[in-house]
Amino acid sequence: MAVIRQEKRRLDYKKPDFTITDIDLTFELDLTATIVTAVSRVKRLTEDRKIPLVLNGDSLKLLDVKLDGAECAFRETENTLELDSVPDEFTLTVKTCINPKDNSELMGLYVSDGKFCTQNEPEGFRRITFFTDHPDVLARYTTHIIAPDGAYPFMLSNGNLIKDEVKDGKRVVTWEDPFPKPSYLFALVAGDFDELHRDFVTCGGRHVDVYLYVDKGQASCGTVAIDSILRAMEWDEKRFGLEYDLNRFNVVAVDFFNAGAMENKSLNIFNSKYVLVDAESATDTDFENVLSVIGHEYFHNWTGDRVTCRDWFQLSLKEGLTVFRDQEFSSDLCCRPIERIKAVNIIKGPQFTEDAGPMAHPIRPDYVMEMNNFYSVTVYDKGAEVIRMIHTILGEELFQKGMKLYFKRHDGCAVTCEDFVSAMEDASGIDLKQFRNWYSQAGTPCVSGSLRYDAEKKQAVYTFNQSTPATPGQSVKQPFVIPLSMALYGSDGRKILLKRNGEPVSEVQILTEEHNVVVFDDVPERPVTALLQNFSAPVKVEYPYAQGELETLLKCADDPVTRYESMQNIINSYIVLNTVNAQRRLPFTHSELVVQSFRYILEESGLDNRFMAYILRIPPVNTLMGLFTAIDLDAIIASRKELVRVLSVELADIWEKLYQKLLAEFRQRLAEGRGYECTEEQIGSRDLIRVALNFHVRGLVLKGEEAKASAIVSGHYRISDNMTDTLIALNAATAHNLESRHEILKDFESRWRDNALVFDNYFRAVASAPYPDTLDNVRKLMEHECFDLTNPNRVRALLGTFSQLNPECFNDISGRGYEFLTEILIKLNGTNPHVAAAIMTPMLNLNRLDIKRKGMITDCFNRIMRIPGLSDSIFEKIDKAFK
Ligand code: 0A1
Ligand code: ZN
Repeated sequence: MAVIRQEKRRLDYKKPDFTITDIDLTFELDLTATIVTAVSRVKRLTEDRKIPLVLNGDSLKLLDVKLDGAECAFRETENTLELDSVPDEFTLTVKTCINPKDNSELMGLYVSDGKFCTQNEPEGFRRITFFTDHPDVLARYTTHIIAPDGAYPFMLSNGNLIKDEVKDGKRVVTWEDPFPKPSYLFALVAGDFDELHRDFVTCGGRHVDVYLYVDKGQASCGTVAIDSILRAMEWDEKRFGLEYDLNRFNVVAVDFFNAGAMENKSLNIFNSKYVLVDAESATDTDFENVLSVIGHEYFHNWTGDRVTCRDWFQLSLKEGLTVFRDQEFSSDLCCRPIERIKAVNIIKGPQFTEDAGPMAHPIRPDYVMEMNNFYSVTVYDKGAEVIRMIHTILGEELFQKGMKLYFKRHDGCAVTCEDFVSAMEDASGIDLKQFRNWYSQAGTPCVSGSLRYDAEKKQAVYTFNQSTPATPGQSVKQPFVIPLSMALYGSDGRKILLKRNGEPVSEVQILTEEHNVVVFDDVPERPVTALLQNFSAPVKVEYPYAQGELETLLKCADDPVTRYESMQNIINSYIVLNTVNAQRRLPFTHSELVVQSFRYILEESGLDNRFMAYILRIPPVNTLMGLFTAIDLDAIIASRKELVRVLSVELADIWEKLYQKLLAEFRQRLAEGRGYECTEEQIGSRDLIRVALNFHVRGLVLKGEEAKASAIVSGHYRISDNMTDTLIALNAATAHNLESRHEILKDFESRWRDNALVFDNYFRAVASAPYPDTLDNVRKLMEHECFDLTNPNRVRALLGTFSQLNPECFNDISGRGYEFLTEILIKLNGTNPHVAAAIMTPMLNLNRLDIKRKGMITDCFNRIMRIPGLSDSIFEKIDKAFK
């Protein structure tokens, strides 16, 4: 039978015909047969009495339906339960049976390592009971959890604990959440955990019990997470004036989770990867991620839970805003420029790629087949950039005024992106009509600028043209409002004050037209121009920098992002040049300017270690692909390798000295008995030692001194007292294919095989090595006792790394990489299609790849499209790629 698949359209939104104001849920827990009784107070909203009540359901066994306590007629279809001619208001009782243990999709109620937990966003609740499973139906939830006494020491749900009693050998725990919420925010957890507790008193004097639940024996790995909750609570009060609203806040860490974490009202459920850290087993990045993900989920309490989305097309309403808030949190607490550069790298890498491919969509999509496919870098990270632009245009004060108005108007409601923008507009008095194009149009705008300097009038006259490439379903684009933050520098590197008609003007110039002219007066000489300071808009910029100008910006700009971007520009221009050379089989052009700039940064700039490490980053192949419309992968890889070669060889002495210096400091720290700390200073040293070690090792290998390189890396592995340095060594050993990799991998395996999260680093190291035997090694590791195809963390670590972070092997011209991933996708389609869809992204580039690779991916896609029971998640992506 042919499957009929349909996209939903944003504009088809209809107000619900019925709402459910209150729901009383009883769970009689059983691993394979949990009985769920849902007693809902249903109210008709539509005038039309003929309209039936339609409840969504998925993978449920229906046991009983009663209307006001009596038998009633109903209809069960594949995905609904329907009741005709119901009263205007009534109580509906629905009893279902579900099988949490076999729920490998990890949506709804499932079992993670013996513990019950839920994931209901976006449409998981319908896998628990029949319900109007749409975010615009807000109900008050009461939850009773029943299990044999002693079976599950902790039984949690949203809101306040009301009752905990034992009757006839059964324990019944009751929770009540006073805040009406959509079904996607419902949560339940039952199992045995270690419990951590903190007290928090809000600015308004409310006492909050904060609890964190982690696997037994892991309490010591939870202190950073629970302390981060308190930091987030405090920060949200100070910066946004937002106070926590219940007396209890719970976070639970589980091992099986499709995403990072989930903001269920007062019961956040986390992937343990973003909770469990300690000095011995976690990297600097792990520590930083815990702070930001804990912050993100906590901040959702206001932006997501108190004010939620009317429909799933509005996802960016809560996600873009909450990512913006978590970025600001990390920036205020850690190092602002570094946080900004991390965000910029996500936009210029995966987001630009998505926006240039078949899955391109506006931050507020218009068509969706499988909602799970739209938890995307566009909705989240570009969404956050859009909020940031509003912040840039309004300034902090007016932005906060807008936030206040937004909550005043919409607290307790399910609303749209339009409502958010209107609140910002009304509070600030700034017209955002045209700005709304950021919500409706996909694709990365390109701003191409030029400068005419009028020496006589002392005027700098800039012309900026913006254009946005066509994206699926959107061939013609209207101009965007682009806040372009500019700075002008003199040849001496001094900043020129921006003036027009004798008055100082803002650095943020707002472009609104396709063609724009921006004039500055009193400019004493032809200036060096910083465009897009702090990456003030998610756009590409083209500007014909004259010789020496990028170096001036690299050395003199006061905005760190401009300095970073100048170096990236210098690097990119050589990559492009040498990619073309490679295509034409011409010799490589010597990357003189990159070498000089690296030398300057390393020897003269005086930058701190961490920033230096970032500025010396060579963009990964995936990001470099974004520089080209048609991707010649082999040429890009060759050109990037050549740049690494030149830098390694020509700066060999500097790398060696730098490595030795940082190593000596490291030894000194150990000798003084100073342990690992996750401070900016220590992180900086490790970030830079990673860069120095890799260039140093590459240089040695190129000189034929492989044995020496191998020994240095082993030495680094041996002296390490922390996971960051351990992985610097492990990754260097695999990335440079050193002899010592065998011994290091073996040692790492014996030490960490019992800690799955740490062992994921082993999978990542092997899967990212750019060598011909990598695919065979990945295949072998699928047989490793630590690998588990049903655990998303393992899948992402081994298979996601191979497909997404190893473009060289994955796209091997033999087609073996594609064949391999196809096998995996077919397997995962039957168990966890959402995780499958997430790791297939690199194959969606097919139309920009060479004809041979395109042909091979097309064959794989055709094969997948023919499998019976193909999920919507995978179908939607392939279908779009074929259009
Ligand atoms: N709302 C969560 C993200 C999330 C989305 C889907 C999930 O399961 C399919 C899980 C979590 C957040 O933004 O943190
Ligand atoms: Zn979120």
